[in-house]
Amino acid sequence: MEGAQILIAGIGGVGCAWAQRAHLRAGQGIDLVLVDSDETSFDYEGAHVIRLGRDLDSAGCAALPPLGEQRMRQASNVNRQLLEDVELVILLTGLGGGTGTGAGPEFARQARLSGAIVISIAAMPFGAQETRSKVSKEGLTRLEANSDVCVRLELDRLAWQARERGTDWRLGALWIEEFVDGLVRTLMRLGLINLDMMDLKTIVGHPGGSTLLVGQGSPDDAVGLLNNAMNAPLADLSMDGAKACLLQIEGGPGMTVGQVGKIADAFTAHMDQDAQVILGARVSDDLQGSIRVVAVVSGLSETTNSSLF
Ligand SMILES: Nc1nc2c(ncn2[C@@H]2O[C@H](COP(=O)(O)OP(=O)(O)OP(=O)(O)O)[C@@H](O)[C@H]2O)c(=O)[nH]1
Ligand SMILES: [Mg+2]
Repeated sequence: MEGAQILIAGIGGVGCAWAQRAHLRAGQGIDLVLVDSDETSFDYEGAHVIRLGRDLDSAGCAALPPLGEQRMRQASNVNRQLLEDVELVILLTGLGGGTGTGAGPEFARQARLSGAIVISIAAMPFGAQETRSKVSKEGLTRLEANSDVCVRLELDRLAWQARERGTDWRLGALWIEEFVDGLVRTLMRLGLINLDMMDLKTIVGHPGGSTLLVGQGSPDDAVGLLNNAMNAPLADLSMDGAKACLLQIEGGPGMTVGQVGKIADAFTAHMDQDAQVILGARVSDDLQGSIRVVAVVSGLSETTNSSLF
């Protein structure tokens, strides 16, 4: 569907940093809102900004989620306007502090109330941060309850990966930008086979667990592409027995229907026999000799771990 209203939301320090990167990549025509109690998160031109608790003159929510939640509730009038025509919210946050953990689930709740689909990507604290880990688990439960799809990333794995690559973990993984970009492309622009917001609604409406996958690779190596999507950093991820999947396949001008078919087969091979699969394909000039797949998978049994890093 062209002109779908998509909002990228960054909540808390880590969430805002990631949302800015995702927005830089996904770009034009997408709205960005940065929500934090800390002024330093807002250095991005053109973003909507919701500063929580200006009156209290505090730098953060001091790792107090109830404070974050309360401040988010107080902003509900502003949010209502912001969310009015929004069909999809991609929410990025880091759990364990006060703002993301408290305000994140509350923002998701308000977004769903106003009719949007909410896809959340939440970073879980480092294992050594015991108190934060405890706080984050409560936040995760509430975020999951208020999101259509909620995936979590482990900061430990993210930091390990970043160290290997000599990058800063605070900037998030390339994966995050690619996923947001892929989803936005899927829903905003016309493809070979067009997907729209109704398709996404259909998929995320299936009961059970859900998750997201992004993979990139050679057009002729469907299995390699699947492995790339399921790759090491995406530990414990399984699509086995999934009841529904929205698959967006994007490739360069030479992409053939045969290649698309093989990739779709590889990605859906282990799903439920009667799984509902919605397929979209799109040719993109900037993808030469390479194919990118974005999958939203749902109807997973609840025991499936949907941790991505
Ligand atoms: N070790 C380490 N962990 C960090 C750092 N910054 C963020 N984190 C982790 O990321 C999680 C989320 O952090 P933030 O996004 O800064 O938290 P926030 O939502 O802004 O919360 P408040 O600042 O308490 O209002 C934390 O719980 C930590 O686990 C850092 O500088 N060092
Ligand atoms: Mg903060």
